[in-house]
Amino acid sequence: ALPADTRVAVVTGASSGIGEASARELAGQGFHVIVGARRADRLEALAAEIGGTALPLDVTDADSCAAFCSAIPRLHVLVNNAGGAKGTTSVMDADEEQWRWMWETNVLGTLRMVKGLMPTLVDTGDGLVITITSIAALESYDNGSGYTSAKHAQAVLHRTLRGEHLGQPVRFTEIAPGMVDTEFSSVRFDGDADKAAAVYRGLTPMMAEDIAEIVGFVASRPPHVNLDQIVVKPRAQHSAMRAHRD
Ligand code: 8X3
Repeated sequence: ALPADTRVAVVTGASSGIGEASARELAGQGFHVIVGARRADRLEALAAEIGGTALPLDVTDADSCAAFCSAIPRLHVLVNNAGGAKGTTSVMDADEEQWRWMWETNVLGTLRMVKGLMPTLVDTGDGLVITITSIAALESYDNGSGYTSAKHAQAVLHRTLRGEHLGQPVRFTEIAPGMVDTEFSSVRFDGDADKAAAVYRGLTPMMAEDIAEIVGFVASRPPHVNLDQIVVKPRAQHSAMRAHRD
């Protein structure tokens, strides 16, 4: 059993990228981190390394979310990190399966975790919800509407919580990154390594750790300080579709 004064964090999508790095960062700050993702082998290795707990989680599956949430005894920080993009097509060529996956992971996944864990966050007396959105939650661009619409929806869901829980002991932070070199682009391009590498060619993208350090900063502010929204990009990136490449 956990000592009663140990602070607890949940990170979704923790088997790689920003989720994995955030789990490490929060563990380094003394949190007991409960990591959720589908890839159990990677999750268990991470949990063992950081002294946390691995729990299987598929945010696209309501039963999986319910089982995960029912196992969380108390909770200070929820990092809604699970999400991603699939494909780049115009609206007219939109693929419903890709849209469904993007809306399930980014939007409904966040909704399920928030609904499942908010009572625990509030009961704990000092809760924090960090949602990793994207600059795609702030911009639209050609051939990106499945992803930009899902990220806009996820962000609006998250921002709405701030008002709906005003007066309760819970804080809400949206972190909206630009280019971060993770599995994001290889997932988007269905494993096509050349296309994925081209996204970051000629510039220095952010690393997962760059975002994790921000997660750590947010989580270490005192309870009266609510960082509402943080937008972060590589120096060479101006916006989703405009970057300087050497
Ligand atoms: C992805 C942001 O800038 O790589 O969420 O399109 S960017």
